[in-house]
Amino acid sequence: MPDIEEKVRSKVEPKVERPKLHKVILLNDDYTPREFVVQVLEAVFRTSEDEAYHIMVTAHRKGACVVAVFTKDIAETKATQANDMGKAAGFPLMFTTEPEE
Ligand code: TYC
Repeated sequence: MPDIEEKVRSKVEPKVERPKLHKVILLNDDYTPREFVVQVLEAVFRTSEDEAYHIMVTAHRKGACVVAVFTKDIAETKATQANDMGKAAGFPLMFTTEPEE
C-alpha cells in the first residue's frame, strides 16, 4: 500500500541532522594594536589582509564583529588559539563563540 507508507514516512524526522553552527565573535578593546588583530585574524582564520582589516575595523567601531561560523569544536578551538596569541603577546584580545540561531 504505497499511500499508507508515504503518510507514515512523511512524519519521520530526517535521519541525519546538520550540525549546529557556532559564530566566532571578535570583541573590541582599547589596548590591542590594530595590526596585531589583523595578524591574528590572518593566522587563525585564514582571511586575506583586506578581510582581516575589515573585520578588525568593524569590531573597533561597533564593539564586536562576527568573524566566521564553524561547527562547535572548530569555533571553540579557533577562538582559543586566537585568545592564546593575544595572551602570549600581553594583549587583552578576546574572541568568544555562540550558537547560531
Ligand atoms: N581598539 C583597538 C585600538 O584602537 C584595536 C582593536 C580593534 C582591538 C578590534 C580589538 O577586536 C579589536 N588599538
